[in-house]
Amino acid sequence: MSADLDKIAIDILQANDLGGYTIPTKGLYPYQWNWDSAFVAQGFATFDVNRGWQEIETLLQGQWDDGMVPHILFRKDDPTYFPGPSVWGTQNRALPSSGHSQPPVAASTVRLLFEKDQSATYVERLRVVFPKLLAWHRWYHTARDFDGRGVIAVMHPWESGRDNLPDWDGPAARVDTSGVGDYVRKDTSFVNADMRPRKTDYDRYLAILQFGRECNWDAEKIARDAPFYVADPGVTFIQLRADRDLLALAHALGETAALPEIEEWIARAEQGIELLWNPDLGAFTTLDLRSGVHGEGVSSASFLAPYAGICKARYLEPTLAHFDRMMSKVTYGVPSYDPDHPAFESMRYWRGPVWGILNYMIATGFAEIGETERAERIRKDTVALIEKSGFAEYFDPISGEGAGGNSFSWTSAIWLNWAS
Ligand code: 9YW
Repeated sequence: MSADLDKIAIDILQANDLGGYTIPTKGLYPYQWNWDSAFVAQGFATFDVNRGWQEIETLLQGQWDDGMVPHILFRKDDPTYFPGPSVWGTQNRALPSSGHSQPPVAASTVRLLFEKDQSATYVERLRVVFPKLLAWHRWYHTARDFDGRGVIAVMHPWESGRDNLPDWDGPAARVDTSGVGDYVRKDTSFVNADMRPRKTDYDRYLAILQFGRECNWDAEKIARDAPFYVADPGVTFIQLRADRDLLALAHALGETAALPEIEEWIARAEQGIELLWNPDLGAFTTLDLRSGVHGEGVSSASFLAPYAGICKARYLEPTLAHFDRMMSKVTYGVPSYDPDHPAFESMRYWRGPVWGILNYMIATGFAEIGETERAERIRKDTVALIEKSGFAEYFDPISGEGAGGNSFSWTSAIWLNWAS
């Protein structure tokens, strides 16, 4: 079974490889997505380290002059996706792209790739990639932590990678959608609308996009005035781990000049994450930086603290209690949102379904702090979901049914790199 699934996973990655870069799935997502490529590179590296590096290198080709690495690279226009390059209006950049970023997983991937093979050719490639990663991390720590609080904000739900998480509902409700006008979604022509964000969500997504386009994606204007600016435990924890991995890479290269800056980011985040601790809930949640209000539900990103190297008992004990409670409510973990919360929907995208990439990151963190039983439960659930429903985009935590796109690249990648 495992060998058959290995072969299918490899075939999926190769079929979604459009020549040095990989699309998440055919039809629904015809471009290169940022954190998808970072996971995909880990999958490729299980059988072709060179191809893993290439995925990161093509992703970084889209880097903007200010260091930002966009969430989508539109290498060729494809009318089957909305909103495409003309809607984003990002002119004069390295490649046509969206205007904001996505969770910065790439440095963590590069560390994994480099640990697999440290021969001279990969040292050289690391030398080229390192300053680009450093510039991207610096961008996140300035543009999206403008006041130096030690937490990373997202200016758009898409920037978090967790598009319709219930925690965005409150902050996004303040977005004025009166200027959005008519538009035609394409996603619901590929996938059942019940598995996708609602129209109210899309109206808000487009209104925030318009704000970004009108200020030419200026980081300071966004930090001061964007209608949506919410600190996210997902991006903050992924960034913190990526900073630790970047630090290890700096040591490996002897890049001593970069060390103090990266160490400062890590120290700031280790303090800053206290802001994301919702004391009423006893969990890390979002924090709306406009209103000062915390998200009110536990999400799968609440469990990423160990992945970021955070394991203080005062955070860990309540977090693990939530984890056990939530896991007792589902057949397959980890649900992306608390099944006891009224906003939970088992099939709707980031409002309940299980995502393989989150499972991989949560389990990795748990294993690293010695929570091996919980880590193993997550891995076994992931295996069971893929055996039952294939390499789906995401899965219903109750029925185990696959949802969204199929033959999905990152689900195949985490199978190869971790679950199998
Ligand atoms: C969209 C590609 C992307 C992921 C995101 C996920 C979804 C795209 O798909 O967003 O158009 O809704 O939310 O995390 O990178 O797999």
